[in-house]
Amino acid sequence: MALDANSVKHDQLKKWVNEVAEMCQPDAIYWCDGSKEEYDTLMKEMIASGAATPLAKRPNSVLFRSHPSDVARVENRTYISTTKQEDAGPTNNWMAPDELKAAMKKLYKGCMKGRTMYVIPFSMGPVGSPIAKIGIELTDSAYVVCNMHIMTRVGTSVIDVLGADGEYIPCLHTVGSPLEPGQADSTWPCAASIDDKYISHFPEENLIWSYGSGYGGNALLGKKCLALRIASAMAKREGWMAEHMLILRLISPEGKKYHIAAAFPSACGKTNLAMLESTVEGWKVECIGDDIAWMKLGPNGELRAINPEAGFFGVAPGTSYKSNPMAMDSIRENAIFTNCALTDDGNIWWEDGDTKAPAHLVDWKGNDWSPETKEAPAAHPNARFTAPASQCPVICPDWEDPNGVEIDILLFGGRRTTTIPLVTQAVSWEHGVFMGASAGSETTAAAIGLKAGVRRDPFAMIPFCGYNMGDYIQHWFDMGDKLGSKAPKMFYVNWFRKDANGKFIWPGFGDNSRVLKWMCERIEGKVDAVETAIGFLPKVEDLDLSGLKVTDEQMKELLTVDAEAWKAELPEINEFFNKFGDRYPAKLKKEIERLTANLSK
Ligand code: O2Y
Ligand code: MN
Repeated sequence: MALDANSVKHDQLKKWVNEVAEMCQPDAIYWCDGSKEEYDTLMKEMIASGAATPLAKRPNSVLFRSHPSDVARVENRTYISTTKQEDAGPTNNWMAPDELKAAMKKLYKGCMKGRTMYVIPFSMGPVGSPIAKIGIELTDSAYVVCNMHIMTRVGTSVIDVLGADGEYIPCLHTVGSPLEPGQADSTWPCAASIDDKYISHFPEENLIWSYGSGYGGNALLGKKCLALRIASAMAKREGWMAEHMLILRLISPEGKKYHIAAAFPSACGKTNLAMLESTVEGWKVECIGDDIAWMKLGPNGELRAINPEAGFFGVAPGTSYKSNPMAMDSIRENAIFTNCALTDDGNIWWEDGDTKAPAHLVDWKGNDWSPETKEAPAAHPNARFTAPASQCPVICPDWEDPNGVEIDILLFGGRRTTTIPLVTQAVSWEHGVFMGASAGSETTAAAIGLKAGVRRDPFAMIPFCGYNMGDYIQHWFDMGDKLGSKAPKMFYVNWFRKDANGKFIWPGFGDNSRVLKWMCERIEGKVDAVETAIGFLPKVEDLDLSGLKVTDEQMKELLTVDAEAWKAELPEINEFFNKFGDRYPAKLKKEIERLTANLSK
């Protein structure tokens, strides 16, 4: 076990590891080899220390409980640090690199005392693939090492690919909780104050520094930090795309394969759509990825996508055999659960799952909980499961193809109870970019501490774009120019329309396959559409509604353009785009002017 540091030929990497060790002063340095033995040993240690609880009902699976202050990504402590503030843009937190590094270096000094520093060599994308990128994460968290084993490809083979001078993205992480000699560790160490947490990105030098949190996107640095924020900036420079998108393959009864990449903001059911069980006879979905797509031009000018991840880090509450049977089957074994509730017989439980709460649970904070006396949910609303993608029963046989799959359809959406129809097709690439750029989702003030209303979230990338959002939207226009006639067709969906009684009109879940089928028939030219002020809408008779209990009235509501509601929204979209100042793409302005004129006809 452990990779022999002497076998590493990359002198610059060894120098960086030593420099970080000098600054952070860990008790030991451990080079990860990515083996099962390594995972099992670290997990055993965490079980012995009380940090992890084994689950009798799920083979090789454990439950972690985080510190109550460390439960989610911290957007207000996430920085894009560029020399010029305008290069980070109006939607990112910014600090000058010198200032940010100076503040963080003070915190990093001695921060790993009493701990082991793990060196994790990982690949985003299949090891050795021309599209993959290598990262090296230094962390003092064994929880992070085990999660990285599942979410990325970790190990000796990555060091082999790196050779003596290969390129890698340095990712430095610490929980920010050094131990004095003899001091007992807590089960979830992290920085005591939110003001001491930093998730920092230096896109000009492809560098990530994270301090103070052990949770999810703050700590598993291959995911949001590397595969989206740093990769989006690299993609802009190099002419490709790093997107917050699921990738799925839809297979028709005739065996024709369609590939869809879809961007939805967090909490809009991306994981559910990625593994959807089709209710349309003969149509089948296979999952390629549930969160991130890297897309490049292929040899024939087509757009090809890979999922750079190797696992799912899904939201547990709300996941059930009704909402996502394939996810449920993916987490039967070999899974890590974080902040779920624990049953007396050694299983996990969460709200809006398959079973009613039993009479007794231990909640995510480690306290006794019962449905009678409950004051708060038993599982944290952002409780997570980590599971290998290979365990998904509908994982696509080509999900690890280093050349990716050819994308036919790009899909955008959000959670909107009014205004936005069930599905709209863009009339052009430029119109599709406008759709993606103006995408928004309704939030409740209580849920995430934001102003209630529509939160604009271009391409679902607001929290994940590593550079100026205006430049990012321009990059979408530029990619359209490169793709020309090979460009995928673009659509916008809204599964979340509600009626006057506040009930969802569209059944959602597996029935969303009916809408995907219509999209495929559109790109095949098999069905006509109605051209409206906002794009092409389906003729109701072209949607496969067989066996579905939706009335004509309801379908009319789902497929009607409410011009007055759209007009009322335009000033707010304009105001949002105006924030881009001199980075406001001219083509985007033209699209909003075109829509404004269309709605006034
Ligand atoms: O709260 C976290 O740290 C996880 S956030 C996350 C995890 C998996 C997939 N997507 C997201 C997201 O916020 O988009
Ligand atoms: Mn996500």
